[in-house]
Amino acid sequence: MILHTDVETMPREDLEALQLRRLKATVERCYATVGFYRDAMDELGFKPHHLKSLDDVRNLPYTKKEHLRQNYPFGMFAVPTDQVVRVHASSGTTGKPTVVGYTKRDIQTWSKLMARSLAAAGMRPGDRLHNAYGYGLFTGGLGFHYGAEKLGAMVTPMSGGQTQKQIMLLQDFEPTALGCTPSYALNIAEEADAMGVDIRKLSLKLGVFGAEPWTEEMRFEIESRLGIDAVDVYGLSEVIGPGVGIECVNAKDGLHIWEDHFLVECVDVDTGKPLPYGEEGEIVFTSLTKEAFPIIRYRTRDISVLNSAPCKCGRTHVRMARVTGRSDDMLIIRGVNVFPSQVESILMKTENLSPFYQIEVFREGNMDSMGVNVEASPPLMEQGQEAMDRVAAKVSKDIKDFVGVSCKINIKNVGEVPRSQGKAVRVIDHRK
Ligand code: DLL
Repeated sequence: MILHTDVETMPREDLEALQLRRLKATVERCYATVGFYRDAMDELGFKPHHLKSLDDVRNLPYTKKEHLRQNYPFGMFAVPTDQVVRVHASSGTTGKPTVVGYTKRDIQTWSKLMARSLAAAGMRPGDRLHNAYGYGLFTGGLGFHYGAEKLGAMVTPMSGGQTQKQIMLLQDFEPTALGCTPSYALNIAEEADAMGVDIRKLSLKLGVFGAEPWTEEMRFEIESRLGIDAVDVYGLSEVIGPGVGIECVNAKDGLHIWEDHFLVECVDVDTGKPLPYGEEGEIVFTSLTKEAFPIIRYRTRDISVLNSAPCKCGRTHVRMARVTGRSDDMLIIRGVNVFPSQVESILMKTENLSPFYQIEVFREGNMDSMGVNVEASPPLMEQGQEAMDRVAAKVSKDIKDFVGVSCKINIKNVGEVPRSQGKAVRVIDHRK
């Protein structure tokens, strides 16, 4: 039975020595083979031999999404394209996507990391994964697929959508684990209810959910509706895909970042200045083992906190708290910073609301305003308009008290808020 590999519990000193060796090799290779990195390092007067300690990473240039766009499609590859066996592309909302590539060895590394992640989440060889992450340019489907196979699990490559069919297969194939976005997990649970299927009584024991922000309150909701353990999995295409980090099922308290493959930093969003452990900022990654698409100090725009305290599972790799949101998803409403996850937390704590919601932002004259559409639970709908108004007033007050912004709460009927099949759209910004 795989519990964890030696590297997961390696003493920090040895882990850091390994990181430094790998960082040096990565920086040398990037300088020698990727024009963008050579120019960026030359501009800062940095040469690969200047790298003596892990702290020297701070003297390296940042890589941002716009740099990847400027080098579309294959300009950041560090190997000739005939050595690239796979490409993925990240979901840009506008314009060209950013493209990432993998050599054969990169695919093996990624599969190993995903297998390790699934094991940390509690999966074992012989388990069955119902994989409802999207297959395609998105890294979720294939990332989970290869990792689960590597672990020795049986995979159903279901992808997203066709929710009724998903429920039929959840009954017939008796999977023990479910992989999808947390918002889609709730969509599946709701559809099962509508079909008269008690999803809690099925074979599922574990859900591995990620690719979008979700709150602790949402975890409780999912765990109780599906009758499973729900763990958070994190990753991004530019760094490798899912499997950059995962929560262990033992603690469910922060995502272990696989530091033998990724160097992680937390920096001030505005100034880019490195922050100590425990302070909230933007997460930055440097890949340590990737061949086709190595990346140096990638600014993820994901906001979180790093925690170096030992974990009860025994793993020594640093933990990253749940991602609060992306810096570019942060709304500024009349001077107040608002993350959709703060609103989610309050909605989930309120009785009689269903977990389906969407935030709308408007501009009236020079004033921004925010509205929240959230569905009533069926019992609340039965209680009638007055009861719904009372709940709306309470949520509005809680958001004012805890987040600091006034907003209008629209309690909707069941089915009126759009359901997600992948990454949920939480904000509609009419100002844009
Ligand atoms: O979402 C990779 C992935 C697939 C992760 C399946 C987990 C599960 P991208 O499409 O490139 O890759 O989007 C990456 O999604 O920068 C975060 O903003 C967000 N994200 C990913 N995982 C989480 C998570 C995949 N657990 C972007 N919590 C990242 C919050 C997440 N946000």
